[in-house]
Amino acid sequence: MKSISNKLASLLLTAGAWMGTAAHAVQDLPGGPAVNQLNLHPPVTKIAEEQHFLHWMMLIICTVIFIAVFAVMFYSIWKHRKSRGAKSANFHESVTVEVVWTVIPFIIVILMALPATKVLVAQKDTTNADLTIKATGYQWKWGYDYITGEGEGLAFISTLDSSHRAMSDSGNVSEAPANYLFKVDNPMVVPVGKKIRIITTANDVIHAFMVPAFGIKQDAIPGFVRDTWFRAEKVGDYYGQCAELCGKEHAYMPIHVKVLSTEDYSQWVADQKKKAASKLDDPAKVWALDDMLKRGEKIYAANCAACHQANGKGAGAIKPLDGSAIVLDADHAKQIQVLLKGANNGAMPSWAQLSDTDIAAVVTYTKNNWSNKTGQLVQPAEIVAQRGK
Ligand code: HEC
Ligand SMILES: [Cu+2]
Repeated sequence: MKSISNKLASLLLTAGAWMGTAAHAVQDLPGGPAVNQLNLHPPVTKIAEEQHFLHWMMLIICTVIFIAVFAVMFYSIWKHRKSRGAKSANFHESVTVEVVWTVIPFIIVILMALPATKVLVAQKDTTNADLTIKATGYQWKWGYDYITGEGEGLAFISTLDSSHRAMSDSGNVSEAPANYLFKVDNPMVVPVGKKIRIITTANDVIHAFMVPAFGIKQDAIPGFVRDTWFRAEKVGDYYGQCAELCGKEHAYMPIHVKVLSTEDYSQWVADQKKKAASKLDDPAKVWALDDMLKRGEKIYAANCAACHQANGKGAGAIKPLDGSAIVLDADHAKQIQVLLKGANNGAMPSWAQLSDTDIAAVVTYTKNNWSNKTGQLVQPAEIVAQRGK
């Protein structure tokens, strides 16, 4: 089926080649549109592959029926023309003919509907996703939030490169690169071979999330949540667009999905997390005691008070921090290690995911609150030093 479809497509291409007389040599964009492309995008997911099969199967069935019906019709008109003395036959109310022209089309429709329904149901099955990413349409860009799975918590905005927009506005596209109007600052990044569920919604007007190589297209509607999914089978860059028609600006919010190997993806997540954390606070900053205490009070209330109590006295197995030898110790490392690693098999959880500044702040807070009046100030740099130990 594939080779037939390829041959047919290349035939159509040659026929349409005379149209491709652009002055500038535009190039194919792998994973995106190709020059004089007439066939669907090369599929990168099982679903897209099945959509191809359905598309060509239906087209071939329709073409065969078309040729057969018109051949019989024209042959009959010509063969039984009046000038040759043809007399029309009379088969009104022929049960045989009526049964045949009901049953045969019925069988054909069922043959087409069965595989189509199977693919449609598979397309809608967004359960058991490895990763869930929310794609939010904005005027005129996409926001990506990694909701569950590896990379959970990452969030960023993906905007068209301004030089491409300038090129489009000027109308001078003689220097347009292959990824013209597809270049974004932050592509969506996903691991290969994993089921990615995309939740679509919008912030202002209706948008539509479409990546042809994955065979997905889903409206993004303000106030509503819709979803779709894909499992990319090849590492690479794939491109799509906001497929909403009303308003020309939707053309300037492209979608770039970068599919990475599992290891590269983990590396990317780690890098992003580091970047996000470092953006928040400079761990090299030297803080004053009062500022640290104010910040620590909030961290304590949000993360520690549930167990250790606002009065620092703890309860039962939860050791008191008020008067604790570890908290009072002039060696800051002892308490920092308890926070980074946890204690008693996780009864005291690890707080390594907090930023260096947050940990320094809460440690400083416990060292100077209640009856603990040590006057000790812990700086973020000390947390950095203790992390590797
Ligand atoms: C889920 C409950 C829980 C939360 C939340 C919690 N802790 Fe603990 N913490 C414990 C338990 C239980 C222990 C005792 C562990 C042991 O017995 O070894 C403990 C021990 C400690 C100790 C050691 C005290 C000592 O004298 O041995 C420190 C310091 C401490 N926690 C600080 C914190 C800080 C700061 C936070 C907030 C960032 C926090 N804890 C949040 C349950 C918790
Ligand atoms: Cu849009």
